[in-house]
Amino acid sequence: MRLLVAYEVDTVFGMAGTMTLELYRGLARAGIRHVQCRNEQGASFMADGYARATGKPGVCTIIGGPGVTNAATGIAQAYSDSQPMLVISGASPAPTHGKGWGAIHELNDQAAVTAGFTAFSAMVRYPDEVPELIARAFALFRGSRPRPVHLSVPRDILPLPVEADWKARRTPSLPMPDPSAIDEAAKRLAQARRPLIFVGGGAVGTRTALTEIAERIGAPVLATNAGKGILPHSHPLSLGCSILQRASQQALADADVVLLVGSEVAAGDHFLTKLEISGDIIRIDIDPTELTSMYCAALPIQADARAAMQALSAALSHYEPTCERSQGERRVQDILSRNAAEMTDLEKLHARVWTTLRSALPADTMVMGDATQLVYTGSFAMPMEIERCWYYSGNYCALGFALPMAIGAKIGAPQRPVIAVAGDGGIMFTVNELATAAEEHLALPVIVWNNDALKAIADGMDERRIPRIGVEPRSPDFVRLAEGLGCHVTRAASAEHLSQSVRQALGADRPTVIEVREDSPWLRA
Ligand SMILES: Cc1ncc(C[n+]2csc(CCOP(=O)(O)OP(=O)(O)O)c2C)c(N)n1
Ligand SMILES: [Mg+2]
Repeated sequence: MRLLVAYEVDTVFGMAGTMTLELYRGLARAGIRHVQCRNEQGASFMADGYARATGKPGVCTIIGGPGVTNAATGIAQAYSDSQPMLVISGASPAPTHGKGWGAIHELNDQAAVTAGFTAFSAMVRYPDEVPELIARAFALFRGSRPRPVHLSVPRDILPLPVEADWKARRTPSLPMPDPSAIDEAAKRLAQARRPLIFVGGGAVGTRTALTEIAERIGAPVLATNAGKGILPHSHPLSLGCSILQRASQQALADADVVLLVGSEVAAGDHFLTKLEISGDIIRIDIDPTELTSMYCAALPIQADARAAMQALSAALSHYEPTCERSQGERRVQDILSRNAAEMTDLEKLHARVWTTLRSALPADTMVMGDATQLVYTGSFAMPMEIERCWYYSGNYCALGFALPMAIGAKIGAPQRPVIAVAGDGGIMFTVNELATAAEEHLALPVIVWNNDALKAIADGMDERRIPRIGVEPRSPDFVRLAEGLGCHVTRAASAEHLSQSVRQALGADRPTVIEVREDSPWLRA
């Protein structure tokens, strides 16, 4: 735990057990804050939210066996969204491994259980392995595509004395771009007649260079959910995160050169098997395996996006662009108006909720969105002027993500406004963590979008004429549920009331559950 402090760890999210008692002695001695979850899935989601709010890895301390299997969903979500997370778990005593003796919390090959959704997963065999494994984890977090790391420490290894003084090791910086590839990219972009820039979460931090490049070559800028706000929504070249909408998909298909920065173009953002892109793709990605994916790069650039975009912006000054800024702006207006014209009635209803929330929330509010129809629409209907403010469970799409993510974010950045938005189905997956949020006195509005259904799935059944089976669970009385867990609670009775409730909740002494019913008459007015 003292070694973790040397890597700037100040908070862990966890659940103790007999296996990990000695870890907790270390926590106390090292002065690390422990946030107690109600289920390890909550801990891993909270650690992820903390990482998104702070940029530092979220850390979990959990028991082995059921602690690990419970946490698995949140770890896999962080893996899918390239978030840094360090999971430290207990494990049954080393001599029992693989024997099937029925050791308490026994889990066969525990390191292998999480191997498929971590950067690496290791079982510590003796204490002096720990400094190298922790250093490897932080080298990955800071010097490559960040992804979770899982270290299991058997309960008989945990109390062993350590002679050496463990110190943090120096970690590498991010890879720089190849100057000749940057020059080639600048040349191709300058020649483009219908360029388009597509940015994902890996492009966070590139705003200045992105703006310069887009304006210079007249390129509309499309964002994924994770890339929302890198270019402010109000910029005349911004298409926002409208990739769910047809005209934006068409614009991507029609572009002759696409600059794709820091994104795997995950299906969770567009709901198609594959987006059509017929132009040449110039890709900037820190992860070399992305560069030859199904969106294969005609020009692959493996680098930190910040360095690459700065270099690209500078290189563009040597070339005369073919397309003018005004042409790009006209394309954006046209695409956005076609998208608006194609909105469904339900999307318009969702958009009313987002318009109300947008005006009630400060610009730097972090919105944690669950897999609910309201949030799918929010991807394009909730404008963001600032990056790292909009998070959606996207590709892994684990229901229950929003509330614990928001808790972790609020703990990591207490000065920032944070809200959670979840459906009546999704909220129930992690509703227990309202108790955590109440105990931590978090001023957290939790919007529950209630349509008394797992509507996205019910709609799918209706479309395919499959009888509705298992998609209309009876909702609890959210008022009594929230009160019982120590929260304020209200049911939005009008747009004004919703707005007022959210503002009040942002300054409250505990979380506030705000139920918004899809059948509210005021939403149809
Ligand atoms: C862990 C998990 N189980 C199942 C699903 C499949 N799923 C996706 S959306 C959805 C419905 C969610 O219902 P709700 O939260 O009420 O949102 P709504 O679609 O009604 O807006 C389900 C069951 C999932 N995404 N995650
Ligand atoms: Mg629902």
